[in-house]
Parts: sequence; C-alpha cells; structure tokens
Amino acid sequence: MRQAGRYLPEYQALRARAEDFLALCMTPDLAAEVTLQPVHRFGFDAAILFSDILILPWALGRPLSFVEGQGPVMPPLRKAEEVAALDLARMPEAMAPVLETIRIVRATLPASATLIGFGGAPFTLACYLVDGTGGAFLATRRAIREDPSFFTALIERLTDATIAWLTAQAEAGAEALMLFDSWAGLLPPLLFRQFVMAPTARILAALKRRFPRVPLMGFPRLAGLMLPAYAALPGLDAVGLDTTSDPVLARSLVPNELTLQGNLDPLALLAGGPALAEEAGAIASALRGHPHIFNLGHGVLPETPPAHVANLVSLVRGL
Ligand code: 1CP
Repeated sequence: MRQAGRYLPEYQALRARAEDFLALCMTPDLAAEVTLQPVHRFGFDAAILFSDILILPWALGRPLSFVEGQGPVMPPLRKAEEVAALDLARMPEAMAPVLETIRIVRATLPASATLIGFGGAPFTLACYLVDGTGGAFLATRRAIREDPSFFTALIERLTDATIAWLTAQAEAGAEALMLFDSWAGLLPPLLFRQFVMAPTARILAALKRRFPRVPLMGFPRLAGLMLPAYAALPGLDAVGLDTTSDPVLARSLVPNELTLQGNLDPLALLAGGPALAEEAGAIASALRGHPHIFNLGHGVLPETPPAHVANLVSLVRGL
C-alpha cells in the first residue's frame, strides 16, 4: 500500500518536476512512471495506479488542493444543493488523463504483473467531502444523524460516480480493482451496514456483472468485529486487513475462498531488522494454506528506507 511515493528518491526527483501533487496525478507520462518505479526497483507482482481517492470528488467539481504537511483540503460540502451539483457528466473529460496513465502503464508493465485500479469507497470519500480535510470527521458523523437525507443523497451520488469511475478504469486496462474505505471503522454497526456495506454491495454487483473476471478487493479499515459481515458481501474476492486485525482470527471468520491481503505494520517496515523479519514471518505462517496477498496493513511511511522494502521482498519470496 502506497508502494509508490515519498520514501523513494526517484519519486522525489520526479515529483520536483511537477507543479504539485494534483498535477503529478494528472500528467499521464509522469504518473505512469511513478506507478512503475516500485515495480522496476523491487520486482513487485502488482502495480497500483498512482493517483488518489480524492481525484474523483475533484472530477465531480469540488475544488481540491494537497497542502504540504497537511494532506488534502477541500471546501466543506454541507448542503443538498451541493450534492445535486456533483456532476457525473464532468468525469469523462476530467478523468481522461488517469485513463491514459492506465493505458501507458499496462503497455509498459511486464505481462506477469497485475495493474490494480482503485477508488475511495463512498463513506470515506464523504468524510473528506463533508469535513473538508482529514481528522476525526466530526462534521460528517454529525451530518449522518442530523441530516440523514442529505447524507444518504451524498452516498448515493458517490456510489454512482464510483461505479462509473471503476468501470472506466477496467475498460482502460486495470486488471483488479480495490475500494479503499479507510474510515469505515468510525461507524457503529447499524451505520456501518447502511453506509459502508450497502454502497459497497451495490458497487460490487455492478462491477461483477460487467467484468466477471476482474478481482474486486475491499479495505474496510478498522472494521473490527464487522469484518466478517463485510467479507461475506457477494462479489468480493479479497479483503485487505488493517494492522489491528489478527490474521489467524480473520481467516477463521471469512469464506475459505476469500483472499486475505495484508497486514504488516508499516512501522515494522520502517524499523527493519529482526522486528521486520519476525512480524512478516508471523503473518505468512498465520495465512499459510489460505489465499493470501502479502501486503502492508496501511501505507508505506515516507521515512522508510527503501533497503527495508527490498529486504521484505526477499524475505517474503523466501517464505
Ligand atoms: O506529495 C505527496 O507525495 C502526497 C502524498 C500522497 C500520495 C503519495 C497522497 C496525498 N496520495 C498519494 C497516493 C495514493 N493515495 C495512492 C497511490 C498508489 C499507491 O502507491 O498506493 C493511493 C492508493 C492513495 C489512496 C488514498 N488517499 C487513501 C486510501 C488509502 C489509505 O491510505 O488509507 C486515502 C485516505 C487518501 C487520502 C490522502 N491523500 C493524500 C494524503 C496525505 C491522504 C491522507 C490524508 C489523511 O490522513 O486524512
């Protein structure tokens, strides 16, 4: 997760050539090169498109900037009229550079490597849209209760947009699709079913119908005891485990054929040495005999020495 990016000197060099992060995502040659950098350096089995989940709200007409040291910032969305103004008709033109990036990457990537497309799940997108930036998302969590018709309309609109967005990525050459629901764990069970599981089920059904052979993966971060319910959603092929999920327990609670992805703590990768070997080994043993994609439980930290990533790759290949 976040296998491209700030921990790589070749990313820093290329990033300096683009005006800002958004421009980097929207310049197909550069975005394709960033996508390929970690595959070239480490020989990963998959490349994940270099983009961001917030590019979709931007394409729907919301202003977006990435502020150094703070992350994404958008004007808070609080009104029904603003939901109605989220314009799916803008997407084909606004998103064209990302689809071009996918085509370039697929043409350059070794045939044996999989290209993963992705989107933010509607709830996580709504968190950033309503609050306007990262944090505890209190405005979002209040709006769910205090203005349910506004919030439901927002989730519906984002679900439609996400279906259109992932469909376009698969058509352009993405071979697997991942839905990041990084803030799913903020919701109590009733609301988790309503605003995480139900929209995800609708997205999975639409994509499975259209692309029966494209694997669909979900990442309901910090879902805790809701994980088995999420994992049972029809059409889901793989679930990403966050760092807090015990892989032994997880495998006992999900369908046998559901692939588990994860879940090394990015801090173990940062530390390297015996901590890295021990934690990586424990995950691999816990999931031996179960379909497993070795991955982190969240994004690579910018301070991570690239040599630790190389060590991890040889450790995992040797297990
Ligand atoms: O200047 C920079 O380099 C900006 C840092 C950065 C990067 C490298 C951001 C801003 N986004 C990305 C790339 C990114 N984001 C990818 C690329 C593919 C990869 O290599 O993995 C992906 C898949 C994402 C997805 C993403 N963006 C998520 C979901 C996964 C997760 O990390 O939980 C989320 C929540 C975001 C929002 C976002 N974008 C960027 C930042 C700093 C954040 C997080 C802000 C916050 O903490 O609330």
